[in-house]
Amino acid sequence: MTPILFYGVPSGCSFGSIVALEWLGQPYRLCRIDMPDVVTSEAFRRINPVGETPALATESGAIVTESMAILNWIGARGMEHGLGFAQGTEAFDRLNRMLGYLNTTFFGAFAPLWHLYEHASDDTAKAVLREYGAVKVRKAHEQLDAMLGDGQWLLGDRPSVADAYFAGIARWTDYHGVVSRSDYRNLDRLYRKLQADPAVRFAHGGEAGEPVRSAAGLVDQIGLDEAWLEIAAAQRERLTRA
Ligand SMILES: N[C@@H](CCC(=O)N[C@@H](CS)C(=O)NCC(=O)O)C(=O)O
Repeated sequence: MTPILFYGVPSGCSFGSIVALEWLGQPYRLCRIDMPDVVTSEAFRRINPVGETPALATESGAIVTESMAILNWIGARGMEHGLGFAQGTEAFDRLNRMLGYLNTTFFGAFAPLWHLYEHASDDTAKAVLREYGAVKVRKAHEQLDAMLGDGQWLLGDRPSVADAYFAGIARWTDYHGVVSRSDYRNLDRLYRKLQADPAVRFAHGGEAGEPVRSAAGLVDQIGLDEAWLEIAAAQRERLTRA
């Protein structure tokens, strides 16, 4: 089967996996998952019992979840474009370190602000969460800005899956407004460059439900039920062959 990426809207971190798939340029499909309703439904939990996006169904019907695993899956197929690197090399270690940082410290810095947005009700809780989130987001921006330095991309002179992932989570800075990206010169430069990239423009348009043309590999959109039937059939076929 043609791989399917299940991506969450609005503003999901799956955005980075869409950008990376576009850069990879191999056939894939997209399945749009509304958050929080559909992502937590029984229907989606058949794909990912954790109830989170992104999730990827591969050619064999195997399911890969967690952004790090999905981005590494894409990186392994895009080594000739510099999207990923062979495990055991220094370049792989640098990529893995950057993905780890983005997936924990940078992503996690926004957690208090998302909690505030989704759950907090009284004013004291809101103020505490906002202050805590602001401290964490500011610190993560300072750190990542220093790590990037004068570099063109997070890992040097070519875009990798780490830049794709950054494009998806860095936009949360504008959404929550606790820091201004323009105060972080290096991050601002990278973010602006990414916004001009056709793959990033494609991912924005797709999220907004606008009719955008894939710059590279997108074949089709598919519904959740139809996707599940295909995955189940591919998994049955795999079992029969084994
Ligand atoms: N550790 C997971 C976290 C994924 C995650 O938190 N996904 C969010 C969107 S960014 C989600 O699906 N949330 C479910 C919800 O909002 O109910 C990963 O890195 O892929």
